[in-house]
Amino acid sequence: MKKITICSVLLALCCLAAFAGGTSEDDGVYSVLVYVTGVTAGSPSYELMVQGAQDFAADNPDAQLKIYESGYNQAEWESQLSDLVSSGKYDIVVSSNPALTDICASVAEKFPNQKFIITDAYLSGNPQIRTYLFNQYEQSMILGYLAGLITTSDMQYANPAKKIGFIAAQEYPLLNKHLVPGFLAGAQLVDPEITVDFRVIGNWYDAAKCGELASSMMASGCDVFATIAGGADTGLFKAAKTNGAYVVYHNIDAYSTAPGIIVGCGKMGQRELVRKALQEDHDGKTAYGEASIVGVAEGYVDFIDTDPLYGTGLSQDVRSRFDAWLADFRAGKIKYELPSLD
Ligand code: RBF
Repeated sequence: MKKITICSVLLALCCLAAFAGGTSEDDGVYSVLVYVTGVTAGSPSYELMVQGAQDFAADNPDAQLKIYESGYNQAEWESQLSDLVSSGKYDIVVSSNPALTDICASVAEKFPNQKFIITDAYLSGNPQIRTYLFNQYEQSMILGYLAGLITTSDMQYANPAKKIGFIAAQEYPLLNKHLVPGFLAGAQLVDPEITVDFRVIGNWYDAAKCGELASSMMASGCDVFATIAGGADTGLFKAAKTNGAYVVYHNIDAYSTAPGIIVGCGKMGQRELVRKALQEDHDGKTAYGEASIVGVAEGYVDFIDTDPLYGTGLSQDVRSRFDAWLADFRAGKIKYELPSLD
C-alpha cells in the first residue's frame, strides 16, 4: 500500500514537472493566449488580431482561445504576461504591439519553452519569438498622398493653408519613424510646401482631449487629419463633423463611421496575417527567430477602394489623380527608402 502511495506521488510529481516545463502539446488541445495590449473595442489593430485568431480557431477544432485584455497600465504588462504564461498552459502567445518585443524577450527568458508571435513589431534572433512588422511607412505614404491632394484642392472643407494634421495617443519609434514621416512624405509628393502639425494626447482613451486638440488644429489651418489614437479618435471624428474637416484613417474600413468626412481608409492585413501565423505554428512550421516586414508588395498593406462609400466627399479631380497614383504605388513604381526604427 505504502509502495503504491509513493509511486503515485512520484508519478504526480513527474506530471507536474512536465507541465511546469511550459507547453501543453500532448493534451490534444492547441491553446492560444491572445494578449491584447489595451482594450479590443475601438482599437483597429487589436480588433483585427482577435478576428484573425477567431478565424484560425474556426478552422482548427483542437484550438482553444483565451482572449486577455491587459488594460491601459503599460507598467503592468510584463508581470501580467509572466503570470499568465507561468501556468504553462499556452502553446502560443499572440500579440500585436511594437513595444512588446522587449517585454516578451524578458518573459521568454524566464519561461524557455514559451513561444510568442508578435505582429506590428520587429525583433530578429530570439529563438522563442517570431515577429511581423507591417510596413506602416507605406500605408502612411498612401494616406498622406491623398491628404496632400485634398489640402491643395478646392474641396468643400479644404482651406488655402497647406497644412495637414496627425493626432497620436503616445509617441513610440514606429509612430515617430514610420507613421508620421510616411504621412508627410506622401503629402509632399503632391506639394513639397505641405507641413504636418503633430500633436499627442497622452493616452489611448481620452476622446474629449483628442477633440480639443483637433479643434485647435482646425482653427490653425489643418483641413485633413490622420490619427493613431485607438478609442480616443472618436473625438477627432466629432470635431471634423462639427467644424468641417477631412480624416484619412489607418488600418480598417471606417468609411461608414463618417461618410464624406472619413474620405480614405488604409488596410492592415492583420486579420489574414494572424490567421496564417497561428496556422503555421499549429502545423509546426513557424520560423522562430525570424522577423519579416510585410507591406503592399506582400499583400498586407493597402488602401481600401472597394467600399462603395469610397469617393463620397472627394472631388472628381482628387479622386482620379489619387486612383492613378495608387495604381502606380501598387505596381511598385513609387520609390522610397524605409527609415530605420532605431
Ligand atoms: N493602438 C490602439 O489602437 N489602441 C491601443 O490601446 C494601443 N496601445 C498601444 C500602446 C503602446 C505602448 C504602443 C507602442 C502602441 C499602442 N497602439 C495602440 C498602437 C498599435 O499597436 C499600432 O502601432 C497602431 O495601431 C498603428 O499600427
